[in-house]
Amino acid sequence: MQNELVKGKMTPGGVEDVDAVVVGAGFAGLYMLYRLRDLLGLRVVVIEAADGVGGTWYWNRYPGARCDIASVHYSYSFSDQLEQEWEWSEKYPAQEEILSYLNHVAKRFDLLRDIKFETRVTSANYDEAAQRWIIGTDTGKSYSAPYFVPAVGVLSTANVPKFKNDDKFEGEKYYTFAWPKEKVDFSGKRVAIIGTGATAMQVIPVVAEQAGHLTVFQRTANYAAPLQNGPLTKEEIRETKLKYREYRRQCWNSFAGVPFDTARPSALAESPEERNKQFQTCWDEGGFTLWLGSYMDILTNLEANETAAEFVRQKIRERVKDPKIAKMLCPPKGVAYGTKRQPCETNYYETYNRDNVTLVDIKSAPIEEFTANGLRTADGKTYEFDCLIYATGFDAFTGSMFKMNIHGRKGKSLKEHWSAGPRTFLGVSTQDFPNMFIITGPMSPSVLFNMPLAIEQNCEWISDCIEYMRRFNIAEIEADEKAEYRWIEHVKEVAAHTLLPTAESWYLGANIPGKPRIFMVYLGGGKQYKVKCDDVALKGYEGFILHPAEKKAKATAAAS
Ligand code: NA7
Repeated sequence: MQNELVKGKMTPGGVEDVDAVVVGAGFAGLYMLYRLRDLLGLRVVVIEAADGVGGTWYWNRYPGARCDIASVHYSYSFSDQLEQEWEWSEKYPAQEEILSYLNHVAKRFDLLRDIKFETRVTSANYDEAAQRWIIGTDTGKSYSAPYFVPAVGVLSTANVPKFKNDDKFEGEKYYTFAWPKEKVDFSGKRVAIIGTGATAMQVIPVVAEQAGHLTVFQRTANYAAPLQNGPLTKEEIRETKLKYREYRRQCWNSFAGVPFDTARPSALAESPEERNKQFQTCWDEGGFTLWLGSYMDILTNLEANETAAEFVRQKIRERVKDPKIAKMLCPPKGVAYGTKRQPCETNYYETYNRDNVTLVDIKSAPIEEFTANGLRTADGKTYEFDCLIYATGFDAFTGSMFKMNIHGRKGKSLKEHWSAGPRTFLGVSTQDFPNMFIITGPMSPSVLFNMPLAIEQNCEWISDCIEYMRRFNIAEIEADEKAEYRWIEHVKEVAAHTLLPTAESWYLGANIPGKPRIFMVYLGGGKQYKVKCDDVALKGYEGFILHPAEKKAKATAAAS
């Protein structure tokens, strides 16, 4: 059966031969298509489940959805013309604006004609004899190509927890990751939301303004800092356009792909007064400034970290009128600040001063079961509502990869290969899955770098690699087992110098019951990662196994 599928014989919709199959039409898939098609001249097909481009920015259209990286940095850098013609309206772009931008990019570079929308990948099998990937889809049609590029994003498979009798709830259900295109009107309704992560913190203040009543079910309190968003002035837009090259250079010279000129070496080296002044400056600056631009030791030293943590707790206590609610919203001492991605908020804490908002602690009294009208918690209390919102996060990094049902050499499944956690070399490649290039895969800097720039770097490296393969007649490339092992150890070692692996975060799969815990982000910084990738390429793809096309052809001929 597997072989028949691999050969495409059982594909009712037929098999189309192309040079590369890219999965996903978000930031990554669009740029990959452009590189491979327009610069390398390959025949490329992009497969996309949605009916439009945008990836994460297509699906996450919930009220309040907004990027936490400034628009000046959160965009493609590969085209001067694109930079000059596009105008961002706000410091931090809203979901609609990013989606418009990606639609503009798709039209401007004539990308739409090579994207198969409303199509889902159902299988990806490597045919070793033909040295081609056979990508099956839910339309019945398959694609055969030597190169397979998952551009599926890090946060694209939702985590929807199962609760007892949740199917008995008769009200409306909404999921932040798949929000309806039509505006949802919560006016006068009783709304409940599960989750208080970055997504929920964006939804809650907006829905609270509309709803008759909003009940927030919180399991874990989070540290958040204000986004400090606002419109961009004509002068700021003009200056950005003049300085784009300089800004991009600064991004690449920074740890996270976003420059902060505020960062100082040590929180512990300064007096409490000086430190609070610095924290306040970063707080006022907004976004990730407190997290990544205050002191370099807050993410490496617990004592230094506690100074920032207490600063945030104090802010929460100042902003939330009811001390009991403030206490519920403050992560307790001992829970480090910023070891989970720091959510950025706008009026989140003030929302709990509203009469129509209730905060429920479901750590001490978990959700026991759903009823037709709401739910009951373990302490016997019942909560009634008309609408329920899930803002419960994602099965990060591996969720969407596994959904594609990928099999490499000798039918080896990716799920098996990654059963103890994902294994990659540079985040791009994994042993026994030749010519499969993952964009911003596990163990690359990805979500701890500025995503569009991380994506561009990966796409450029991949297209250069494919160009090299074609020039030197290389049929297959894949991570060498030893290099893969060394890279995993290196990623672990770098992460261990920080406090980040100590948190129960999605960075290490802790949010999904049963998921192996392994830190999935390279914390050496984007610049260091780029140097490593370039070095590998310069040394003829050191750490990869390259199979020349001729050698393989001769071996096949000899065997027959
Ligand atoms: P997160 O940060 O994973 O937050 C998910 C929230 O959902 C969080 O508060 C969870 O509580 C809560 N959750 C998850 N499962 C459950 C169950 N079973 N019961 C109760 N509560 C639950 O996802 P987000 O979408 O907010 O943010 C992800 C990233 O997207 C963000 O960092 C940005 O980069 C964009 P918990 O903390 O697990 O107790």
